[in-house]
Amino acid sequence: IADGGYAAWLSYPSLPSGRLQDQYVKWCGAVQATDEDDTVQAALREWQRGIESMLGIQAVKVREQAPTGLSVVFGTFQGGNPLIGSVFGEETVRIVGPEGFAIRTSQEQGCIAIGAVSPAGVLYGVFHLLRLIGNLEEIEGLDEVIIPVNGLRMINHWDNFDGSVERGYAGRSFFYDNNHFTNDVERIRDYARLMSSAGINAIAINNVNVHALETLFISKYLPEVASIADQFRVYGIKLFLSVNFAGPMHEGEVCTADPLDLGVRKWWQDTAAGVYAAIPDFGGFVVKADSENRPGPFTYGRDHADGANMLAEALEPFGGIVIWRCFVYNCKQDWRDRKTDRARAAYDHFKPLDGKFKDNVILQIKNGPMDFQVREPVSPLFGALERTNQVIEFQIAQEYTGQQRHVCYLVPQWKEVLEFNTYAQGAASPVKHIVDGSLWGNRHSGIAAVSNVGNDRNWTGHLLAQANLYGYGRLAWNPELTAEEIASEWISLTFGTDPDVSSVVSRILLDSLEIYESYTAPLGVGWMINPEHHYGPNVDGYEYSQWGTYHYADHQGIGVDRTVKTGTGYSAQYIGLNSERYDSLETCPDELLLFFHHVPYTHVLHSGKTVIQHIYDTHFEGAERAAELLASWSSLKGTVREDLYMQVEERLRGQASHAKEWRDQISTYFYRKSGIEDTGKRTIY
Ligand code: GCW
Repeated sequence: IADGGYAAWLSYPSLPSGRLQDQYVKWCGAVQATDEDDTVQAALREWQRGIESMLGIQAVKVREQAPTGLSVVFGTFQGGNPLIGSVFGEETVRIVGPEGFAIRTSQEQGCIAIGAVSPAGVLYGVFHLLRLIGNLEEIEGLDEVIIPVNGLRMINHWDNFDGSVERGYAGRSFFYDNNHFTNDVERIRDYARLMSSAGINAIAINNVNVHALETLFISKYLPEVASIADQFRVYGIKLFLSVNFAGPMHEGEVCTADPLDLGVRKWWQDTAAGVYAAIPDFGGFVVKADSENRPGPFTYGRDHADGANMLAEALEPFGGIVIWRCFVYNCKQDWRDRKTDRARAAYDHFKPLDGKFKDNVILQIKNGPMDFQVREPVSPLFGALERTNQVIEFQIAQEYTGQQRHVCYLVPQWKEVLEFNTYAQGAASPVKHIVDGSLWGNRHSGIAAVSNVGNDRNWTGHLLAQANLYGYGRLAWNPELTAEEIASEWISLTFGTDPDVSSVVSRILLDSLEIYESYTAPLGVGWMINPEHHYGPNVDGYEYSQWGTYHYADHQGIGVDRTVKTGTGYSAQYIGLNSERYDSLETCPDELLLFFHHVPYTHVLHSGKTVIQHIYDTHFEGAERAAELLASWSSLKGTVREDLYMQVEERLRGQASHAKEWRDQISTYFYRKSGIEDTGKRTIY
């Protein structure tokens, strides 16, 4: 159906006939789902919808074993279905955990059974089986227990009550419009289905920059918030709210927001009680404090532990958590000041507080020390906090990676970050083991990311940006999945299983990050963008600003000296080998060279090229490869559904021409600065 991409990866394209289709038809004609629970019933509807759409048959609901002798059976272990009881042994039940599921094909009992402790686990299991079928996997020998690796798998919306979305590139909010709740039940339900199918279990529905009216989401607007929570709950998703640290002062109730003030503490305790009265399974608060002009504890001479613990104390009786962001830095820097280094800020602020946070506080740390640039090192805070719950924050929204007009599949970037070895506890201490809680044994841990959706028909503006949303969820569920596997799943679920489509789309996705980086951000330099909206090339856009985001290019060289001896000393925030590797010009990897070092344009990289020649080459190659993306997509005309084909073609065309603009502005700028000719003798202006 030509729905413009609305059904996304739950469009359940019909499957080709053949051996596997016969296998599916044989098993999937009958279904048993005994639990009355809303979530299990939602799983049943999803199953029936998927089976009908993929296989063209009805999955008939039966009470006992079907006359054919084969059925799919799902439910909770305690839900009373005897088949589930007999298919799974005690050991399985014991290890499944609160959100996992077990799935097993039992030839003797004639069923494929999915069992879980929680209804959400059942739902995840059903989505799993639908995904296997949608990817033409065998289902006759299933026998697995699947458990999400990360506890918190969260999406942060930057939606404002007026309907705008901060850094939103896919239309406006579908939660709010013009300071009202849209109450668009259908859209919100479909959103919850999509999120749950990707494994998401927590969503914060409002921007971390909490403005005046949104401050009242935890009071006046609770009934509307609660009705969104009702929809999320069915899909195993907890609702979170971003709160204003100065909330108590907002309506003049209390004349301070000092976290140690008793009146303030009481205000938050009462407010939390009110929130839980309306939403008994409310997740908790997300807080951006003392960051980019937001209020926070610094005003009162308190630290971030004081602030976070005060909120944590209020939520504790109800089992709620505080997610406190570490995006704290001086945004009023003087560009003349070469000592202050924004990259240092999160570590400098939070490392000294390690161990001071209550058990229901989680620090949310951006993946890099700056701000979601296409290339940054991993934040050195990972590895530095041994006694603090923490989650990593990614940005699915493509603020700095093409704003959903350029294709940029981010899963490889996230993988690289998660695999980064911090050396925090011996030789193998990757970020993924910090954020899954296993390295330090944290009570809470996981992954959060800024959403890329809006009310555009296809959710993400660029259809291929759906792969980032899907991929984020899958990776948060299981960081061991590869970027290739995730891409291939998404492609089959979205476009069907045609191998030609799969190979073309997969190549486009997997090459896209490297291509985007090559024409926008050489050797770890970021921020060569237009101020405010952050789109398009502008080499000096942030060079003389207050934001701490400089490249220091002059006629001789470029880069930020963050070394210990001559620079800001940022490299010393890393542990052991990492610190040494980045600090030394000899061992610093090329892709981060200019993040850590200021070098002449004639400096020779490990690749053998000079810095200036690298800049020219990557920009020319990048623009060329961007044009090739369009060419390869065009090969799918007539194969991919027309409505989807057209959308992507239009975006890729725009990208190809915008990439040339990047190429020419960046090459020209550095040619004029350096006066050094391109050895390739290409046209530079
Ligand atoms: O990436 C920057 C954005 C801001 C954003 C901020 C943050 C929500 O440019 O728009 O504010 O980060 O993460 O708080």
